[in-house]
Amino acid sequence: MKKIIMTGTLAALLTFGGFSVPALAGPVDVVVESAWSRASIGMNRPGAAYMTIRNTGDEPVTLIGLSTALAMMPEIHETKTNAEGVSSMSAAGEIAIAPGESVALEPGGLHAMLMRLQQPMTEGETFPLTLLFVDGGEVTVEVPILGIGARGPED
Ligand SMILES: [Cu+2]
Repeated sequence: MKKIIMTGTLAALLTFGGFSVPALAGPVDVVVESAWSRASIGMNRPGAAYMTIRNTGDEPVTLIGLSTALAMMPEIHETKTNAEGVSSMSAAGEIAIAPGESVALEPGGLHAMLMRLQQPMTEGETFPLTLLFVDGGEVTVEVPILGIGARGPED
């Protein structure tokens, strides 16, 4: 297989041109689209956030965790439904995204679980959610809070 090796200058220019969301640390060529979440009833139950995470770079990226002031224990979860139709969810671990590929966090699948909420999630507000990548890179996205019954960002 032929390997393309970029010079430092060219790689830096491409990386710079790839940013379309604020990246605070590390060169992560990731774009987050259609982020949304649902309002919570109080703080006793966890919240969840959904989005599409797109790798716009030339290298694989690996999502390893989440950080937000809204929740003490934010974690990437995956909901699975077995043959009997029973759903359960568990920590999804690391999520690798190949160059040009995207991963959808959506109801019934992968999601950002926001455990131990520090304040209620109120419809009409937003909160910052930081995605943590394996190389120390971070991407922070402002997540809109939709109504309790919302099924997606276009509702
Ligand atoms: Cu969950």
